[in-house]
Amino acid sequence: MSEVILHHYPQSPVSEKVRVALGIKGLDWQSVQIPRYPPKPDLMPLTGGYRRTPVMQIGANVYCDSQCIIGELERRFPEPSLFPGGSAGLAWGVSRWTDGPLFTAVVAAIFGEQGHDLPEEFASDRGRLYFGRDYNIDVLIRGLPDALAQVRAQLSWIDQRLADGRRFLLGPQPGLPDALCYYLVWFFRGRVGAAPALLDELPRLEAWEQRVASLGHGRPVDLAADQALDIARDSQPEVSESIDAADPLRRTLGETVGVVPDGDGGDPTVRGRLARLTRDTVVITRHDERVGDVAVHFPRVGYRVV
Ligand SMILES: N[C@@H](CCC(=O)N[C@@H](CS)C(=O)NCC(=O)O)C(=O)O
Repeated sequence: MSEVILHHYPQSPVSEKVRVALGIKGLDWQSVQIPRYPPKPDLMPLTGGYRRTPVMQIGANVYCDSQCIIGELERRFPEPSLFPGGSAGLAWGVSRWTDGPLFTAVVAAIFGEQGHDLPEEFASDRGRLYFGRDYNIDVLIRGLPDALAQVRAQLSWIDQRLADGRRFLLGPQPGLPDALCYYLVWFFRGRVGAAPALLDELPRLEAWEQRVASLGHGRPVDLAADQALDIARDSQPEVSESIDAADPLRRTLGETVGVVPDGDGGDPTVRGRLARLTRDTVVITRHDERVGDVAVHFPRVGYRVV
């Protein structure tokens, strides 16, 4: 049985990014379905408060954020690589575009189109998460044409990239940029009424979209949330403890810290003992009544250590 457990829900776009990465690697994994809104009582013992989706668990190691999840998948399962042709640095840079301006424009189009028809619970939770404390649905409704224009221009970059007949964005082999761009096309097509007509303008993108879809999601098997918690309880966290001596934060191994996503989306701070700090990741260990000792991993980019 694979040790990889993904906590996610089917409609989650960022989870779709990770599911495609699992498909590119052809991995077996266990699938725990989590609620779409807090409280997430079977996730909190693992993450210590991080509420976003997806989260990956391997024993008593918990990986928050798709950036951290994908980095760990690549480390544990290097072949086939998500970075064919040595594209790693650039591909991470691409993720700051897709998960930043492109993601925001797609969410703005969804909010702008569905406006006051969005379920109240969804609108208030995700409105704040993605547009901040002062978000205003009427501004997003008026902004719909602009949001669509923003998405249309950015999606055309994907189409242009495919102009030389390449199968995937890096060449003949699929890689991280395919997962990054695909999940937003999937999200846009599935949620925005105006999307199919805009995507029809981009035939190379549509043919590539089919190719990425046919890569699949690897081989998931369902797992009950309670069983995932038992697995964490019965495992020990594996962390190679160290602090990067050149890290500008000048933190000390073992001190108590909090980790929180950037922005004013109202995300809780996760607190614990600093166990590892590298250029790319921060790991804290914490104790929980239900699962015992766990190590919670976060990326550095997009997160603050406080
Ligand atoms: N930077 C995070 C973003 C994750 C994110 O915002 N996920 C959305 C769902 S796709 C979310 O958490 N929504 C609120 C929720 O699921 O409670 C990542 O890359 O994993």
